[in-house]
Amino acid sequence: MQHRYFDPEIETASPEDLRRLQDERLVETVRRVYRDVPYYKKKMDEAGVSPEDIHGVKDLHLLPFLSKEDLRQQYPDGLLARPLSECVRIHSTSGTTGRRVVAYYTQNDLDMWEGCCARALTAAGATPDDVVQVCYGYGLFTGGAGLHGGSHKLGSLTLPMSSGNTDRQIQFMTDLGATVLCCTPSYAAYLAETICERGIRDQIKLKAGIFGAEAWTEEMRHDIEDKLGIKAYDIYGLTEISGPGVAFECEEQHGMHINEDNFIAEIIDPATGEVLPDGQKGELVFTSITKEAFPLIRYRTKDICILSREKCSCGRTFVRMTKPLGRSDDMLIVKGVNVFPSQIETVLLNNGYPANYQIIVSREKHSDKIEVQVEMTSEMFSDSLKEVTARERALVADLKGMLGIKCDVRLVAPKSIQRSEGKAKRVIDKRNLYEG
Ligand code: DLL
Repeated sequence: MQHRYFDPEIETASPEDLRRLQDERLVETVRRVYRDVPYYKKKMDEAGVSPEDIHGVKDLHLLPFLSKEDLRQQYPDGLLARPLSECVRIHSTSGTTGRRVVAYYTQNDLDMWEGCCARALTAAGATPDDVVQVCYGYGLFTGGAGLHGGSHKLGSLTLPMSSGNTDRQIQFMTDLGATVLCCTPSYAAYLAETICERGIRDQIKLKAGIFGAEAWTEEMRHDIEDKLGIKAYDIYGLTEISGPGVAFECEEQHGMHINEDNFIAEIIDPATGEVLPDGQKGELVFTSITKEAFPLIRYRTKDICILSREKCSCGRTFVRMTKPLGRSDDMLIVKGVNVFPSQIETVLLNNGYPANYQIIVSREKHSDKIEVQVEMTSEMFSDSLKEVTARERALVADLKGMLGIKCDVRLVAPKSIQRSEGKAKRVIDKRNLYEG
């Protein structure tokens, strides 16, 4: 098998060769960030580690971790390792409290990232003969741009649909003979259901789907595969590290290969920071070793998973990660948007509500729904119906402004939400998306 985006020299390299490549790239990256990014210099100085101490991956554990909080503190460009004039693009994470995280890309960074997405498409069987329908969102979100760029690089015909407008999606899918579908798994399930309901499955030519950006179960995979008659592949990534394509599934559909020529993965105990051996469950940490504008050293993803170096029948030697099995923080992904309960709390408090609330997330007909139940204060409880309605409307609008998605609000009587004796259980996620 030899494709433009399946390079056996890299993707099936021996562990020793791969390690040598990572060693070289890591040493270069660490020297560069120490020299060019004052924040990295400060962090490394504080940790008592100098670039000379880092000879390769074996020394990675000496370097301090980087967290989302560091990125927020350095907003917008405190971690830039190249002059702004060399940057050609930004992307940004969705719905983070106050300051978003902004990731910068040089042209080489875009080429690397799109190359990773082209590998993912290739692993899913795509070639220049394919028609790739991209219905991840375009814009600040990385989903649309990443798969779009990957499809271009591969030379497939790219349909830049962006998300939503299901009738138009289905019309283009049938009229233009789309063969590869790229979107979130929940949108894929919705499209599949709609296509079946309309009895038009024989009019579609899809053979594969590349679905990620949120958790999904094996049951959901089988359901989508059966309804659309395709193979459904998982894809993982995060804005900070580049976007989709940090890891991707091959035909084995058993874990996602991490693009180890660009990213070094570690698993740590989220409580102690101790590095855990392959096969153990913990928090995934990434170090980028080829990024120019926005290199990240030991970035804590908060995604809980397991790494495996077991031989894969596809021939790739890149380490495989399980699907994320949970998060080590309380971030929720609702309708593809990252939501932190603290954002909701901020809006409630700003609107004069008490901090007695509960967030209920559910999925109906493949679409996520989020409801915020909040107690009224005793003063509010005696307000007129008109006042209550106006107050509720203002709250819905503020929540939408903060999160970027619509939340239902239910005002409940004072003291009606159960008090907890320990840690308050603020979130009830009825979707049960994580397995294992
Ligand atoms: O979701 C990038 C992406 C776009 C990945 C399209 C795949 C496809 P963020 O918005 O920064 O970036 O969100 C990153 O989403 O830390 C995980 O918690 C979650 N996530 C991403 N892919 C998967 C997946 C994009 N395949 C956060 N399964 C990550 C489960 C996923 N969770």
